[in-house]
Amino acid sequence: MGGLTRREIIQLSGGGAAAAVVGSGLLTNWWGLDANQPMDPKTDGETVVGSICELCFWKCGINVHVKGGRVTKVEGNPKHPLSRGRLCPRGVGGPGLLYDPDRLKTPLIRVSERGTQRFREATWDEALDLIAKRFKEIAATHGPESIAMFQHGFGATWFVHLMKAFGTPNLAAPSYAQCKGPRTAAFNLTTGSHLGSPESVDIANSRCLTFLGYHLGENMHNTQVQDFSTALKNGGQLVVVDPRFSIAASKARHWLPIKPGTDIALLLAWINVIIEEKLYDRDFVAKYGHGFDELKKHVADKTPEWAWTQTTIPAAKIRETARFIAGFKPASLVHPGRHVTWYGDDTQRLRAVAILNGLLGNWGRKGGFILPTNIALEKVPTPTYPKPKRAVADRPRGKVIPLASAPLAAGVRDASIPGTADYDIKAWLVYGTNLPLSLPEPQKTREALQKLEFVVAIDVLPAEIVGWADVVLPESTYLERWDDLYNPTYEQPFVALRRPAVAPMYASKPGWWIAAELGKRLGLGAYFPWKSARQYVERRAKLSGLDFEALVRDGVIVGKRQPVTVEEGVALTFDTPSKKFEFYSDDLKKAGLDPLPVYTPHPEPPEGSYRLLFGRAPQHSFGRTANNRLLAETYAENEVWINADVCRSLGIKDKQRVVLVNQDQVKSLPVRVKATERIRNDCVYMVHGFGRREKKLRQAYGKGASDSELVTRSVQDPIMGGTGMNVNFVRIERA
Ligand SMILES: Nc1nc2c(c(=O)[nH]1)N[C@H]1C(S)=C(S)[C@@H](COP(=O)(O)OP(=O)(O)OC[C@H]3O[C@@H](n4cnc5c(=O)[nH]c(N)nc54)[C@H](O)[C@@H]3O)O[C@H]1N2
Ligand SMILES: Nc1nc2c(c(=O)[nH]1)N[C@H]1C(S)=C(S)[C@@H](COP(=O)(O)OP(=O)(O)OC[C@H]3O[C@@H](n4cnc5c(=O)[nH]c(N)nc54)[C@H](O)[C@@H]3O)O[C@H]1N2
Ligand code: SF4
Ligand SMILES: [Mo]
Repeated sequence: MGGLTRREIIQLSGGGAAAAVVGSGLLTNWWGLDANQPMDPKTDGETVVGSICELCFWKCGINVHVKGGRVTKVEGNPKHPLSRGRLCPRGVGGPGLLYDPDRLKTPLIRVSERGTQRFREATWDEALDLIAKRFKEIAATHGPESIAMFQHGFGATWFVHLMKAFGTPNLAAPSYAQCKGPRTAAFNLTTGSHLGSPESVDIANSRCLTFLGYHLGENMHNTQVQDFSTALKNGGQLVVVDPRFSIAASKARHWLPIKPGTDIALLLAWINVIIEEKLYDRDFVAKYGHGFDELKKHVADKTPEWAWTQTTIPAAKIRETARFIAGFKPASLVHPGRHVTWYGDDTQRLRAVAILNGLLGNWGRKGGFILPTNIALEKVPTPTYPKPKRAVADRPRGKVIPLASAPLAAGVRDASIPGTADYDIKAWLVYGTNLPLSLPEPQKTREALQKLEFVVAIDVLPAEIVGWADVVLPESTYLERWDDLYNPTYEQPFVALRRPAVAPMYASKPGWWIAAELGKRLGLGAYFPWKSARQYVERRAKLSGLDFEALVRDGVIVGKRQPVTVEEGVALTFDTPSKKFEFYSDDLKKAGLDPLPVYTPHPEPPEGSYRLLFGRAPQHSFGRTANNRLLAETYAENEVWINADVCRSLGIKDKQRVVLVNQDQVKSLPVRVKATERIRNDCVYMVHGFGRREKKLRQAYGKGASDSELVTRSVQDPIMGGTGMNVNFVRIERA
């Protein structure tokens, strides 16, 4: 397993250097950059700034090395529980974003029709005044609710605050209904816990890990990859269910190349075997289980022989793996995955995953799910938010989606096409999310963008969404700004700080400043009672009883590790209606939905078509890094994985370029073929985030193909509104 560590994580020496020498007085200039950075004694006059990575949303602790005002390298902060001195390749490549020559450099104001790309450079005053004027006009006519915000990333906190103060409930993020939303709903229903991020799983101590789709090792959540490596090194076993032989599959004892879309059948059959053969944790079920008898009845005919007809996995293999997984309980973790919006019945699939875990009795157990805490933080007092006069506009008029726990981004997008929802959305503020790539049905995103009255984009790069904006605001990157304090629930509770390593380049400004300036212009100045983010975080830290100097010095304050498992003395409680672990959900029954997970076959690709699947590359984060020249050195464009037999039958060769054409005749850019035995013959696979058509992204432009363009259809989850996107089929044509 050492191989995965060496190859997939760039291990850095790091050392405790940053902590050794600390600048005395922390002098600050206007943007809050410390004039006295601590020096790294091991290097030639470099300063080292502890901060938080933003190349993805895991938020590892980083030590940023700076010399002569330039960032020389980024390393993992050894004191930070999420990085432990190491970063993933993307984190190391952070300077590639800071020094990206294509960065947005000044505010821009559109001078042509939306959708065409003519802008003029503007001053910050002009740009901010225009936004405030338009927001006030639109709110006066249509109400503040008609202005929606879309967001992703830690820096969004300032804008969420602003828009809540402004009075809109329409604050949406594709990282919910296009990502982990179904998992949130399923685990809330079953256990009363939403799992959080980082997920409360004890991968390192697991004796058997089961991944359904979850492609850790390509999905590079740093801490989990380290824990995964530890588990395997310690003899932990691995079962991978994936139509594709992923990196994880290559480490697995059992690889189950399942027919895409049939995971619920496999899960029900595993549950069947575990119940029939009494392999489940009988104490856990007796003490905490709700509805076990109904579950038992429900799966009685879901035999491995039945599941074989759906999944194509031989019945003997299903039986063998059920016994194998159960053999390691309770330190047997069926990982809940993260990007789980696949087929529209995703909450039910994740319910089946939760139920299986319950049978293994691994809730609150070492090597299973743990029950972590966080270090609570006080708020810096600001006025209370106004109560929005109207509910979120994220579903068609009259449509009930009972368990959405956050606004649905695709739904808010649809409400921007006039006449579809209870009221129309008229303007967007888009922060750090590239909606043309991240929402399904990009044709609807285009239509909404054409019909809106006003669009603002706050970004660091000329991403596709930026081309649609009326006003573009260039934000400083994470290496140039302060942000809020970060205190997730985690096995080892901690509070971390993001602060700038270098001054903002060009005319870019940090988000905290942009939000406060907009606040002032919108008459919401009282919500921003601080002169700088530095002053804000210092105040917040002090109110919370934290040593701010230590936080600045180390980038992180690590709290006392609390008990997180039954073994360590934690008592199990379940915040569900029955106060038990709900195998059977009365809430779903009441809502007219299946109280136990039901398997439904999904439409299969027609003859000559293949299901389009997608995922991650270790070197990239979605589309946000495709233009990063440091990361492009090892991965500049994606390829399409096609089964080698399929290639032979189509007369297509490895590395040849093809065009994918989907069921709605949408064509991809030409993309290189990876002809491989490592994928089934009924699907193709590519890494998300490539095939970019924005010319201003000079590195990424035209390289590879875009899965997003081909996802012109999605299926909505009736429970929480997630958009299943693995439902598109493509033909393969020679380029
Ligand atoms: N087709 C398809 N769709 C998907 C997925 C998929 O695999 N395929 N994945 C889904 C998943 S799991 C998720 S979580 C979502 C994620 O989708 P998004 O929320 O859109 O996330 P990103 O692609 O990371 O968004 C990146 C945008 O943020 C900008 N950005 C980067 N850093 C900063 C910064 O510091 N400040 C500001 N203001 N902007 C910044 C980038 O330039 C880019 O425009 O997409 C979902 N949609
Ligand atoms: N390097 C890197 N790491 C990342 C990210 C990134 O952009 N880059 N993004 C982060 C984010 S926001 C998220 S949400 C996660 C996403 O990462 P995951 O949660 O791991 O995403 P999945 O969609 O589960 O993973 C895709 C895998 O599912 C398989 N698959 C597709 N269809 C099926 C099916 O029907 N059944 C089964 N069993 N498998 C199937 C695909 O072959 C592929 O191997 O990654 C995170 N980590
Ligand atoms: S997982 Fe990688 S990209 Fe994400 S925060 Fe950590 S180092 Fe940065
Ligand atoms: Mo995600």
